[in-house]
Amino acid sequence: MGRNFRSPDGAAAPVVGAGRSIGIVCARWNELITRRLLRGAIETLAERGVDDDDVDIAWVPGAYEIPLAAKVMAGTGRYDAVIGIGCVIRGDTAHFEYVAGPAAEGIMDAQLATERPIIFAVLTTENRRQALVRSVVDDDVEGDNKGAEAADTALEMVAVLDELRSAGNED
Ligand code: INI
Repeated sequence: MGRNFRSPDGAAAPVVGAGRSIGIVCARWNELITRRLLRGAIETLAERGVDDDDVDIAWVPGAYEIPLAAKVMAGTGRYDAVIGIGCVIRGDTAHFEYVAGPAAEGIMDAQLATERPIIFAVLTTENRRQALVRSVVDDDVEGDNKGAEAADTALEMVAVLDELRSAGNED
């Protein structure tokens, strides 16, 4: 058998934050929710050991603007990973699909083009209640925080890509 880049039981790569640099693009649309996601991401990055000075935040108007800003951020080479935070609520917009779909596709295109992880932390929900329970802060409602999850996903992808790239550099 060849290499197994994860542990034999298939567990996730270790999440280590020390020495990592993370960019965050945060949309202002539905700001009450995106600020909750942002807080989840920042708190989790700190818990994992990322230095506060190594987390930069770029604000954009809405989720539709995330891919371009994230691509530019990732393209600077300054960040190990970028997290795109936004919230699109179906009930709020007749053109839900025109905002949420391009945001997802644009983020995928940007991460493939830059070869840096760009994490999709854009909530796409039917209503505000669903958005609240996916952006829990201080246990204020029952649910989870997708910004916090995105922080762990970012650090895991950095570790996986590091491993793959160093294997490629071996003789
Ligand atoms: N942007 C969002 O991030 N969430 C939304 O729910 C939303 N709605 O409802 O329309 C939204 N629209 C703005 C969009 O992201 C762009 O900022 C705008 O179209 C200008 O390009």
